[in-house]
Amino acid sequence: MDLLIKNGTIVTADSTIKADIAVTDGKIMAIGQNIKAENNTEVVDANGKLVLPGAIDAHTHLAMPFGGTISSDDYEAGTRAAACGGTTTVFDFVLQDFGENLVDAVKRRQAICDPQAVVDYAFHTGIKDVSGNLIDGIAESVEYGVPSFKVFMVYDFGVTDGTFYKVLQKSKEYGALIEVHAENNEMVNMFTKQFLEEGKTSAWYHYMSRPEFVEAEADVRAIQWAKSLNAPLYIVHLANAQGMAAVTKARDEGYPIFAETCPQYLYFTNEVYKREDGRNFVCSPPMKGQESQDALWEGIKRGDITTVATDHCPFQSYEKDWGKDDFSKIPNGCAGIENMYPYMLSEANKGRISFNKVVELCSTNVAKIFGCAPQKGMLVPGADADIVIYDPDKEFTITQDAMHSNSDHTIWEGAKLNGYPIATYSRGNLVYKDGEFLGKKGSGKFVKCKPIKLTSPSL
Ligand code: DUC
Ligand code: ZN
Ligand code: ZN
Repeated sequence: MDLLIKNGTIVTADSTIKADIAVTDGKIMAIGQNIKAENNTEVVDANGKLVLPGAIDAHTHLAMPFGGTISSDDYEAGTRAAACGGTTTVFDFVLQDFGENLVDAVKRRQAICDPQAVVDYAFHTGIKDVSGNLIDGIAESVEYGVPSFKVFMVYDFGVTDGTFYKVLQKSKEYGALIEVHAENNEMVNMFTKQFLEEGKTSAWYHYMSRPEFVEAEADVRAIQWAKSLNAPLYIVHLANAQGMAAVTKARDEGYPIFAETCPQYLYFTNEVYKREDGRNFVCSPPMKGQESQDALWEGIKRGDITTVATDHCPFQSYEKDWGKDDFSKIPNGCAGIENMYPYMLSEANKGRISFNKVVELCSTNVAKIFGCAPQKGMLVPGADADIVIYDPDKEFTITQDAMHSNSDHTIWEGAKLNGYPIATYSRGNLVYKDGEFLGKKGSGKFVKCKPIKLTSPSL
């Protein structure tokens, strides 16, 4: 036995028990009462602390070429920040090039990620082109261990409605899961042009060009197409109330429709775009009004939000400044990878939802839906020893200085959290302790995911 975490309160998605966890060779060996250490076992006393599965961030964009630049966290910096926020696996988005085989796209990014990652990683592939026999790449990717694909309804690389539908058809055949970034591209482009012509150039008009209905309309359409095929669909970064209602309705009807939201939509509202530094909050979809935020929290409580993930995609201040006088020039995205688990756990600590619910949303459900449970997302014998020790009594105020990403600012500056992770183990190795990163570049491993047949709203 290499490691024994004693006397902690072990919180999983469905139970809370006071017990010990024994770890050997990076795997959980046993969970139980009064487990005895062996010679050379490192013993950690977690009395008064929570012991949790590491979070799994289902949605990151590390070193992603986007908005005329590249997101500022490479795989090392992004996974370092993840580890320091209690996240032990990240799902990063590979973006296929036009004409590129889907497995080749994954291998291209894996070659960059593998020597850098400090925690384990998996991929989804953003599909741009399925012309000719490129569509067969879906089956090959599933085989390779990447059974989830994203289509964008926006941006210049977004897919047509027909391509989206074709991808949904194919995914059903191979047990793949299609994720969608749902916003109405035509509306976004029309509003953007109109506002700029009218001299309305501030960050507020980023929100105004992508208001609630622009996202909701796309959610409804995407759900309609998935329903027509009874194909599973996962809506990424859901941020609006009407879309939430559409997800709930489809799930009530028994369809395998799933939604992810992000901490930024649960904490901030569109008011941030009126701030002097509003451009730092520019991401797509943008933060919405209070009604939407309330609907997302209700969706979480009802069980109609399946996961919480970050959409981590930071850009430096000088890059955000490109859009000082033209919101359309602000690279879209914010840092959040280090803040997800601490923020969600703090909300649980404040009594808004249970700790079990946070584990379910930020870890277990991610592993289940993307096909890496029980290796990830669960504290059970045989699983990877991805473990977080959390101090519910530690007060923490988020500041840029305390963060571990390459980003030079954080939209979470000043947020006060009740409780904070004090240690993170990645496959039994201590990678973070008391504010300090202790991991090693290149120690993260590729997590091969399996296709999951999703035929109903339950996992
Ligand atoms: N939205 C963002 O804000 N950044 C990256 C990609 C995306 O869809
Ligand atoms: Zn997106
Ligand atoms: Zn994204």
